Amino acid sequence: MTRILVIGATGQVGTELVPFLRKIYGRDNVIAGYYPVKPEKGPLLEGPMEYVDVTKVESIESAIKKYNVDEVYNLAAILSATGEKNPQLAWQVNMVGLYNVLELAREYRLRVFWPSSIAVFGPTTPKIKTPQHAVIEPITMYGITKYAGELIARYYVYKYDLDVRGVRWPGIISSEALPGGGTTDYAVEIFYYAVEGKPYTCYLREDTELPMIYMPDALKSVVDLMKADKSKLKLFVGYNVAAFSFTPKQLEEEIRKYIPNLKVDYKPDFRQKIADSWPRSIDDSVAREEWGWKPDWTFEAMVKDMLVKIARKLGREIHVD
Ligand code: AKB
Repeated sequence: MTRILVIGATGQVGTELVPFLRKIYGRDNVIAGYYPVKPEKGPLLEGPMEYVDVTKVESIESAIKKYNVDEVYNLAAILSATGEKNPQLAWQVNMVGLYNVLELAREYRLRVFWPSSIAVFGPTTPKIKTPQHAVIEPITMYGITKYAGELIARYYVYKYDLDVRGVRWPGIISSEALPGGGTTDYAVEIFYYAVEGKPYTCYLREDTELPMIYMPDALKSVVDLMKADKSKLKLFVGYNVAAFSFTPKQLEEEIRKYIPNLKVDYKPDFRQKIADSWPRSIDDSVAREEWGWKPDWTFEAMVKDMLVKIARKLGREIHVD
């Protein structure tokens, strides 16, 4: 059976990807690599866990050897907003971290999953239905490391015949772990304020349209791509994937259908400039053609599901039907 090490397992995606993979590959075959501290509760504790610092080769290598790992899913990343506060750290974690994983993959012949982001795109990229191959001039350190990461990962695919795969995720909306340090985080935070009946101050302008995806579709994109027939893949990494796009105002209005008292005001901060540099919608036809990508969730269905899940988590009642 395949043995998978998930690096950065305690983040927004890892918290849900690890249990998802454990259902497919077996509990003991998916190792949750945590950093810096082991969580005290939650689903990750239901299987093997190991301290892994992606910036230290020895740290990753010892987990690979200890668990006889075949595949590494490297989710460790400093996102766009935090990356602008500490670009040096973003370089270390995102770039040096990926390089470490690729070098170990070369040595131990491991398969790798590594996500990129719509942050690779910049102000000179066409904003509507942004194609797979477009002008790519990111203005954030996060976007720069993601694009450089795509290039180096693809280099390892063709130079060393390695199996490295990955998507370009848009903003991910999820109900388990909160995202940390991204520009699209508002689209998760607002649900907690809405369910608790608190007013929410959004740090983006109300008309800032961005592409997004719901976590069940993000998880599906990982597994579908990793299971895809290798002979059909040309790009391997950095596949545009998307589900829907919306503005903060549209999200506010959709939530207000179920929570009529919701109050939102808008005070754009430094994240506005980042959001303004990104696409408004994404063309994911290459992913559809090469490995059959197709999202299941619509914007409206996602909002209902999020409200139910967040209400349950916070011990509140909500009626969405
Ligand atoms: C961020 O906002 O930085 C991330 C992303 C779009 O990659 N959610």
